[in-house]
Amino acid sequence: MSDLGRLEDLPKQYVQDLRDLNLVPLWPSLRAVLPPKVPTRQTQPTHWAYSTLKPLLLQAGELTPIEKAERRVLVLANPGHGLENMKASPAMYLGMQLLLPNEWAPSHRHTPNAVRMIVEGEGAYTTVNGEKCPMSRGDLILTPTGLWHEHGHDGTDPVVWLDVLDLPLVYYMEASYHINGDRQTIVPGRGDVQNVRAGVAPTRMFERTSKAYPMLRYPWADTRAALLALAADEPGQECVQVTYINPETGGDAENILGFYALMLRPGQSLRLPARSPAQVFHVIEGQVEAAIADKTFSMVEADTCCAPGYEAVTLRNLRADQPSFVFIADESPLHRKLGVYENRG
Ligand code: 1HN
Repeated sequence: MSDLGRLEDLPKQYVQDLRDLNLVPLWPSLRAVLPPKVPTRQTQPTHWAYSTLKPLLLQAGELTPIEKAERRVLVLANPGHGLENMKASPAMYLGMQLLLPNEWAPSHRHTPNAVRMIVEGEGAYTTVNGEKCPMSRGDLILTPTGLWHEHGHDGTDPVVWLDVLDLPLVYYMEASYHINGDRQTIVPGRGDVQNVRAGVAPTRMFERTSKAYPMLRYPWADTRAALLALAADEPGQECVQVTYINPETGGDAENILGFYALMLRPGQSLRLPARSPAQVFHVIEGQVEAAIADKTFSMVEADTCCAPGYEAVTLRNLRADQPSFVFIADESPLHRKLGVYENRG
């Protein structure tokens, strides 16, 4: 590969003349924006242990009333992207949100898509476009782009959940904004109740739903049962994984980020191929070691880590006698839609 000319090789006055006209020479920067074979990634393998994060989140509950926060969140920021940029990866934002008993996080809607993975506590709920979605450990609740959502808590103990949003991407596109709304009226019709059986869909006078997002809550009890059934049905299958899908389209649950649940058999080590999208791993149940590039993280329940794209990841179940369960979020739908998706094996 030939060396390209550097900025310092050019006369200072020439560079200044260019700059004055809002012009920049490409060749000094060409290799930086288009490196050979593998992209430059700011995303660093990063582990957030719940045991260290939780006391600080509870402290936020004492320091900042919900009225002063709207959403009481500690952001899981990747140092490679600069903490203030609030990115776990190029397209993913992660935050741990705390709601205390009787608190209320008011209704709003916004352009970024969100999901919540419930980490701890009972009695809280999210209302999404009038549909009340109870929160229990391991449940996945969608708040896709444009849908009204608010959070309430009728229980007795703190509730914590992991928010995953495509905020960094939507913000980068200069398309991120929100609108505040009034408290929602709860309407009948729960997607998780109506879509409880795979293979049949609710139908009214031979018409299927007009809702773009017919399923907003994916109860962990059902997802876990699906994984155990898969594992039992194919004892030789090493990858026991399900994708959270839109039951009407069969496509990804949301447009930009992909969501999956993975079961690791007792003692299993599973190598995930090097694919272009960045990924996030969150332990729902069990103990899992994640080997990502030159880092190895030992994760327990409620821990979260992230991996840059184009890196293979090896997950190992540290429990010899029981399965472990991992929630995965990635940037696959985005990469596929843009035509840049790669699986390098
Ligand atoms: C948001 O709307 C929520 O509704 C949580 O709980 C985190 C982070 C950035 C932008 C919007 C929520 C958010 C957010």
